[in-house]
Amino acid sequence: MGRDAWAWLGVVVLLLLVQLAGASHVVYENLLELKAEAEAVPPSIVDPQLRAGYHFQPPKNWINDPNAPLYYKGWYHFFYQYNPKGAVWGNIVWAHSVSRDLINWMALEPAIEPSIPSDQYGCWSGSATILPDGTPVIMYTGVNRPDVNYQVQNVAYPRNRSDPLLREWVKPGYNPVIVPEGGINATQFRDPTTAWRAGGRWRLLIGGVAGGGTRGAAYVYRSRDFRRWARVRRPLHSAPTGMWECPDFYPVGADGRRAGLETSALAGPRVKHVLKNSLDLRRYDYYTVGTYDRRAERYVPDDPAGDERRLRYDYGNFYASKTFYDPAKRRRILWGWANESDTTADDVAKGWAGIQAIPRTVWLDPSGKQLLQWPIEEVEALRGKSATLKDRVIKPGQHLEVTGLQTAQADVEVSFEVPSLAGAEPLDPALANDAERLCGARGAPVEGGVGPFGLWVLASADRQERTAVFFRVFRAAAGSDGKPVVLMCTDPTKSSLNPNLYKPTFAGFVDTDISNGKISLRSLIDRSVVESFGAGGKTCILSRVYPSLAIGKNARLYAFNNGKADVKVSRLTAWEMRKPLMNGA
Ligand code: DQQ
Repeated sequence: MGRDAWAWLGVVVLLLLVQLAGASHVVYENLLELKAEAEAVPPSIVDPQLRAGYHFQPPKNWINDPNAPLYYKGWYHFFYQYNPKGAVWGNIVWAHSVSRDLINWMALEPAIEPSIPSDQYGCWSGSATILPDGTPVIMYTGVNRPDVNYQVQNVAYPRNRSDPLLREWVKPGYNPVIVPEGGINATQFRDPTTAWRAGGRWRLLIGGVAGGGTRGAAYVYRSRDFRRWARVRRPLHSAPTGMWECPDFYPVGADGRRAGLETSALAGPRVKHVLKNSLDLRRYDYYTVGTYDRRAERYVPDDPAGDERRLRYDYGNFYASKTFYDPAKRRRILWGWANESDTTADDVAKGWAGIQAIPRTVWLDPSGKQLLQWPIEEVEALRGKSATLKDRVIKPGQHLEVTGLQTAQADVEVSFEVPSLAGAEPLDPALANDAERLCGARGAPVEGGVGPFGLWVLASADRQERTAVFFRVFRAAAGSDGKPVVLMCTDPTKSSLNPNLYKPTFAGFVDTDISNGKISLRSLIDRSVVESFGAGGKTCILSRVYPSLAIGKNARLYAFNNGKADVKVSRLTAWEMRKPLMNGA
């Protein structure tokens, strides 16, 4: 019997059961209608057990970009793009939540909604800056025309600075403060950054296009009073990538220490800068590490090919991100939005869409070539019951189950050791620069020399459903630095029986020296989220998956090895994760 025939039989049995139970209030005109509905919304997608448990989320509706994260009088503030009317993008306001620890959240009333001529058709993304007297100011993009998305920039101030929750925001009558002029494309002109200050003047960036739309550009604006702004003629930086949304620009310590720097920290030999852009065409966040010349108001990536080589914060589902400096713990924290990967009809049926990744501490790798990222330490307070495996060898083609705890909502840390790299497979030169294609061609089920090895998460007992997070090691390419090449992938192609999902294989190379055979992996598993950190945060991949079987208590966790060489799990600890306070949901 073919798949269609099985599907039909399932529908008929379902209909009979519904009629027998007399439980349905819906009168179906005919079987076709029921079939269409079953196909449109497979039952598991609306299962509340697929809603994230500890990732940031409002009780319902659509969310996208993180906006203006800040710390004020003992509270972390988080704003985000939110549709109060439904689970699709539209009617956007700035929702507002507060927290003591970036993990437990309390929802407040929206902070910024369309209310003035210069934002009446949209209150889009923006950032906060802390003024020298401690007052936070928000600058955000307003849409001021109904027909075209004509974009201007507005500011808003707290009504009452003594309120640590900053519940009310006031838009001064002199808005907008920045309008597109001098040939700037007004429909691609948005998302102001946090401002930095030097020599008595503020500077900030606004994302846009140049070269007739072919180039992304970060335009610099300067001001003495945060009210009158003038554009610097040449952008801070530009590259042939199409529109840059949500730019971010900040200093990092060049000494490889974790401590973050305040956005205005002076440029100098001990400071590097990071420029991040969200590429509208690809919907991924790319960054370079480089040098900021404050006098010339220019930024130069250290790697001349950096704009093409394309480092990403996350090689999965992670967009429109934004950092802020946390003065309480002297660290820089990264927020990023992860969209769903189901259909819009699914989102409407679920009544919610979008989460935020767990906030990550970011700092410069000692090599100076890339950032490192690690989930903020506060998330560990959610860890509960745990299980540990030690010194367990996984033979080729074998797997190990982690038992004794539920793993649908879990945190897993694992250290692998490969006794020998001698059998590593050669790297196809045609794919040597394309991790995603390489992983697509050599996915989790494809036997390799060293690897694939890693975790199967959100797996069903029979493992027909599973999301693989894994490494694969390749022999160093001729003419390279001689280091084996490590690929990290998340392969969700078997993550669900639901055929209507977007299941992209995500992958990135890991710039690590694996010659001692050791590599670590951490995965934050959260019902429909798999957020993974390879080699201590060198390569990160967030995936959205919606199991049909591996839901709630039925979700299993395994370590697997599909390579020809033995792999040792030196240590694996998995913790159940508690649910924090999440905006009243
Ligand atoms: N989302 C906002 C824009 C931004 C885009 C609108 C990025 O300001 O460019 O919701 O996701």
